[in-house]
Amino acid sequence: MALDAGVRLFQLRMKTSETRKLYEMAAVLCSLVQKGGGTFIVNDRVDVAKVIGADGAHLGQEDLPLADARAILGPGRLIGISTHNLAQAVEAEAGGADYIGFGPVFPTATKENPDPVVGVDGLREVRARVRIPVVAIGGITPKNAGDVRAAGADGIAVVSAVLAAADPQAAIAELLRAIEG
Ligand code: 3NM
Repeated sequence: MALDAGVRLFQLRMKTSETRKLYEMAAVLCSLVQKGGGTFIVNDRVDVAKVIGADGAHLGQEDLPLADARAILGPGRLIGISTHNLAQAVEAEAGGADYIGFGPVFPTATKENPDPVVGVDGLREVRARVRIPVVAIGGITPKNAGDVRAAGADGIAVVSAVLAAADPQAAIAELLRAIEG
């Protein structure tokens, strides 16, 4: 549904799943997304990303260090890092990240123990200080996505705005309009 609605970048996030279950889900989704012309990234699990042929892996501040993840994945795949302040963003870029996630831009109920809200001003500051793509995350909805884009985000990552919507495809269309408009 998301592919059909125009989503092009997918991250599988199954933090509490057993490895085999995660692996099986990742393999199926990776194939589906790549056949549909999308990019597929696995959260945390660099090993799973590698064996299923994902486009990359996404690391949190508590996950494997970037250099070790790069050694496992090689230069040809994407590594993204979740960052929550300017220092982390600058460090991620210096360490060779292909993109950063930055947030939470707004309050979020999806993540346990989220970092302090960075706001659109925090996002604008980070955008001005790094060259790699900045993907904004945290509490982004069709209503505020335009402000996020205006602050310079190269992309937005959302969970509840799509997954908790009565009509997820309509929500995606609204989000796309907000960031493309
Ligand atoms: N990471 P929603 S905020 C997974 O700040 C995640 O790095 C965040 O979900 C960060 O779109 C977040 O429902 C949750 O707010 C995003």
